[in-house]
This record gives sequence, structure tokens and C-alpha cells, in this order.
Amino acid sequence: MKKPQYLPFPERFVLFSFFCLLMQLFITLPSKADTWRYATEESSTDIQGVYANFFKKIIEENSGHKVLIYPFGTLGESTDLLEQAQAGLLQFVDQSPGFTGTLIPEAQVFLLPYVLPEKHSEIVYFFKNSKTIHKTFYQLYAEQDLTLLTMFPEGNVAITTREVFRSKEDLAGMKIRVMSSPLLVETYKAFGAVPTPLPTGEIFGALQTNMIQGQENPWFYLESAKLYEVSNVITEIGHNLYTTAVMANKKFYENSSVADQLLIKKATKEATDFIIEYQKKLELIAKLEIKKAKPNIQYITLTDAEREPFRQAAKIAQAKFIEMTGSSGKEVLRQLQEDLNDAKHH
Ligand code: 6CS
Repeated sequence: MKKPQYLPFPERFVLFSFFCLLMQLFITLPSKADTWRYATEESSTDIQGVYANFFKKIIEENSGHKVLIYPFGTLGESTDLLEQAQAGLLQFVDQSPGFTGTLIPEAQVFLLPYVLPEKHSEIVYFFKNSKTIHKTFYQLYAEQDLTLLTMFPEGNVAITTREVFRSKEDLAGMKIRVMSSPLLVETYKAFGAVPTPLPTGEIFGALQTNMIQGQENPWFYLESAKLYEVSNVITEIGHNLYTTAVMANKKFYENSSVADQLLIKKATKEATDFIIEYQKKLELIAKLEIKKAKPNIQYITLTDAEREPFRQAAKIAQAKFIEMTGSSGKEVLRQLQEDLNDAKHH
């Protein structure tokens, strides 16, 4: 039998080194300059906008690419943006689980009341290391043609109303606007209110005309969207941390060069690290700014005892979540609780 002919060792070594060099060049060489489109649900000075601009800066400083940012209002409502990203008209999009929940019901796990941590160190650890986000959700979003890049918090959610409320009974008959999530609807029903899903662009007008009597959002947004102007009371029941997600169109991401994928990962990581710290300061600033602009606004923080009925109602919301998502949601919730436990003991 004929023995296979191998190149002698020195030539083999030279050939192998040449191949390694080529691979390295392929990985590190900048790809051709492209324009990437990135839409957010908020204005460019809001948290999502600040994140997007940070991301853009890293991409543009390290490649020939340009990132065009489309802030809220330029391309439509949140649901329009996601459709455009799925279709590849946008390369990047920021959408919060309160809207994604209609497409990926499991995303609503981030809306469950009294689940996410309040302590900053736990929040940081959770968002950076959570298997729910980086493994389970990565897969669930991929099934919808989206590559999930990151999720980050935007601060504690507070509820604005016309009248004071301290109990579920006080909320009876009050129409409270929520994002278009079936789980948020069930949650506010369990809280005793009349949940009213509306797109972002309609919140201010609906409050002004008394079509709704309240809504929930993180503090920075109550200030930047001027929602306090059309509210008399802002109440903290301590039920949630607003969470958002940044995604890429999956085909675009997978067809990008290795160098571009690495650059997107680098920009995502650095922007996430930055924004988690940045958003932390905004709550206090918003509280001061709102009081300055409207001194007679009333801030109320429910006591532990007053929160108890809302904590009980949260159990109904959890049962509804499982009803909506089945065994997949059950597993998501189990994983989330494990992640939160890790964050607590880290
Ligand atoms: O409530 C909303 O619709 C909006 N809230 C925030 C904090 N970001 C975007 C979202 O569309």
C-alpha cells in the first residue's frame, strides 16, 4: 500500500504559520464600512439613548462603520421598531419586555412584581451573569430572528395618579396605563385597578384628558417625559425594576465578519457596564427635578404593611405568567430565581 506523502516538517511549519497569520488577519482586519441603523423607544438623552450613543461611539472609533440612531418618535411606536428589526430594516433595536411580551411571552418574567432585587450590587451581578438572559432568552429571541445582545435596568418603577392611593381598594375604578403586555394587564387587575394598555406616544395626552388616571414608569422617565405635569401623586409600592433589552437582527449579526461580531460584543459589554452605573444616579436627580418643577406634587412610599396586599396580588400575577407560558415559562422562572439567588450570595 502507498504511504501518504506529507510535506517535510519545516515546510509544514511554515505553511501552518502562514495559515495562522491569514486567520488572524481575517479576524482583526476591519470589514468594509457600513451604515448600521439602531432605533430606541426613548429620546437620545434618556437611558436607552445614552446607551445607544455609547455603543455608537465604540463602534465608530474602532471601525469604518457608521451607526445612525433613531430616537423615539422617528420610526413609530415600539412594536413598529421591533418589526423593522426582525425584517432587517434596522440592524439594532432597543425594546423593553413590556412590549416584547406579546411576541415572546416568557420575556414578561421581568414584569413580575416583587421578584427583581433592590440592592445595586445584586442588580449589577444579576444583569451581567444571569443565565436567564444570556442563555435562555438568547435562544428564545433567536427563534424570532433576533440576537439578544444585552438587558439592563432603568430604575425603580413608580406609579403616578391623580388621587392618593394606599391600598388595592383605593385603586378600584382607576384606569392605569400599562405597556401592551398581557401580564401587566393581569397584574394591575390583581392590584385592583383597571389596566389600560396604550402605546408610549399616547400616555401624556391620555393623562391630560383624564382618559386614564395613572400609569407606571421608572423615575427618570416620569421626569423626562414630563408625566408629572399631568399627575398629582407619585407612589412607590416597590414592585419592580424597569428592564430593557437591546437586540440585533439575527441574519445581519450572523452574516457579519468575525471582527464585526467581536466589535459588537465589545461595544455591548462596555456600554452595559457604563449604563448600569449611569442609570443608578438618575432616580434621585429625577425626584429633585420633579419637586422643583412642581412643588405641590405628592410623593408617597407605601409601608411594608401597606405593600403586603400588593405582594399577595403578585402571587396571582405569577400564576398568570405560568398560565401564559406553560412549561417553558416555569423553567424561565426557576432559572431566574436561581440567578437571583446567585446574585444574593455572590
Ligand atoms: O412606558 C413606556 O412606554 C416607555 N417607558 C420607558 C421607560 N421606556 C420606553 C417605553 O416605551
